[in-house]
Amino acid sequence: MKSLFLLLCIFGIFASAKSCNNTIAKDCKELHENGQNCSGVYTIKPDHLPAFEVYCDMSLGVGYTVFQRRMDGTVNFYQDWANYLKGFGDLRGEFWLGLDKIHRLTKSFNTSLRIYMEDFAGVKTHAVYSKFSLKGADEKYSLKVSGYYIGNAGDSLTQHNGKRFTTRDQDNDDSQTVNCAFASRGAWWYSSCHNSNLNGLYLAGHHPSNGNGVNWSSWRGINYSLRITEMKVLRH
Ligand SMILES: [Ca+2]
Repeated sequence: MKSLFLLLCIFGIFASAKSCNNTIAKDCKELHENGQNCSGVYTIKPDHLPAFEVYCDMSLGVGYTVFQRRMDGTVNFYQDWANYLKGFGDLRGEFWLGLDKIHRLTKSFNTSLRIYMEDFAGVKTHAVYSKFSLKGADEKYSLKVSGYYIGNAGDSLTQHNGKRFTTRDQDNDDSQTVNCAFASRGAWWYSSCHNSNLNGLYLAGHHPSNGNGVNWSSWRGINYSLRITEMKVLRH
């Protein structure tokens, strides 16, 4: 049955792009509820503002809207505020969707966050938070996260709850002495500085430098840069 679905899915992709992209829904969850079972790029419209494209992960039997992916180091994530605001990269590869779009996906709904992670030995893990949203521009897209309840990666995000987003050119963190985005070569909801840094440098496994890779401290520590990360939201 599963292979039949896969065949239909592949046939759908090649036969008609429309079959995967013919409804403007508010998010990937609604697309899935409307019968779209193929993971891929769709156009969504979560509010009264213009629609935009996202990558929908339909592989878990529900529609997750993906807002961050690292997988091969081909995209530079050490970017400035303007780029983190509007987003960058390739939705089918590595990308950051954009702070404003993530805010729009979470501001009017109760949403959970699922983070998928994989190391260079092929070990996979995840962390799920029952509540996740980003505040708006006025509050520097500060992080609202709580309810870590599943996964064996440990919790390396709750410590960042309430923190504002910081990039290399906009220091909104708690450290009086450094810009944590510069110190950690990333962009995140830094305190002073971090337990996780999934937008850090793609250092591909063990690295001697502290905390400037794609790090999740409670799983592989601050001297190991992960191979794959994916951050995605689900409306409840
Ligand atoms: Ca600072």
